[in-house]
Amino acid sequence: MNLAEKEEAPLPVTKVEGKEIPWDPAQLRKIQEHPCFSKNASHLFGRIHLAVAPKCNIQCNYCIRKFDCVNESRPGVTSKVLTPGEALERVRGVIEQIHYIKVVAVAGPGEPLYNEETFETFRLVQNEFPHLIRCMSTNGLLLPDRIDDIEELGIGNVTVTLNAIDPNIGKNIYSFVNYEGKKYRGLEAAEMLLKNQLKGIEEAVKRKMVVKVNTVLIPTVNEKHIIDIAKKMGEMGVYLQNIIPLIPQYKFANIAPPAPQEKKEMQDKCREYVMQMTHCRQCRADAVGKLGKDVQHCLTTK
Ligand code: CLF
Ligand code: SF4
Repeated sequence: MNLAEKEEAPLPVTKVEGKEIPWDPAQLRKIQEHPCFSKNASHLFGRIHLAVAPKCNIQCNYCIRKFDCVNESRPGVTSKVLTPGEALERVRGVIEQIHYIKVVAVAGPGEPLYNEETFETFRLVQNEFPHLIRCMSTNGLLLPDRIDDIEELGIGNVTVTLNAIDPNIGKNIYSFVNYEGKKYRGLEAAEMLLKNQLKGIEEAVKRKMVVKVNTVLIPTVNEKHIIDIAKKMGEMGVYLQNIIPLIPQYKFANIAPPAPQEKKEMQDKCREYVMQMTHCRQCRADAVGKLGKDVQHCLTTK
């Protein structure tokens, strides 16, 4: 067999929760032992969030920026920011006390990729706890620029919040985008963000990261568009979509949030194109434990 034939040989396929994915032991572990990427795993394993990233580089119209990033966190909660050194100490303490923690993640309180502390933290954690699955969430603006660093740090699970794949819809969701020292608004901002999000997702999938997208369901703004997002994400090789109901605040304070039934109907429609997450508990940016069973306040600190 020549090299070209070898490279093209199809990988065996394994079914994980109804979806066929190419068998790659490293990728499978990132799904089967990750409480967010596998509902089964959520009963067995937990995660630790390290709140090391306070700044954000965009303005979502549903975010008042006083609390944790609502793209991935529980609304109305403010986590205490840790330095990378404090974060490492926290991991040490938690791992000693809780043996079912499999994942270490940065999910805020702002945008992880806009804070160098995120990278420093993962570096420290990778050195001392290489067996822990590394995970992060992002708005995607800096994803293409930082994808090499993410790969190098072995961050294998990436969540991108993607609320529109049409910049004419995106321009109603974002007030501004700060990129390379310049502030963009309106259509230009939405185009910039979308271009980077799609490029970043493409690169992440190419590098065998397991990718999830979070999509905020915003009635009257993007509700008719969410199926298009699901279709596109399925085509791009995204593993999972997490549809989050809008929490009406800031510029969207007057929009009625979707009822649980509406969210479920949307998930049912999108499931045809990309697997749906139905067990998200909207965690704090400093959460520790199994989803919905946070234990951060019960831990003894040294
Ligand atoms: Fe944290 Fe997010 Fe990683 Fe999970 S949370 S960075 S993928 S380890 Fe999970 Fe929490 Fe929902 Fe997020 S339940 S808010 S989806
Ligand atoms: Fe707020 Fe997160 Fe949006 Fe930044 S990315 S504006 S922190 S919701």
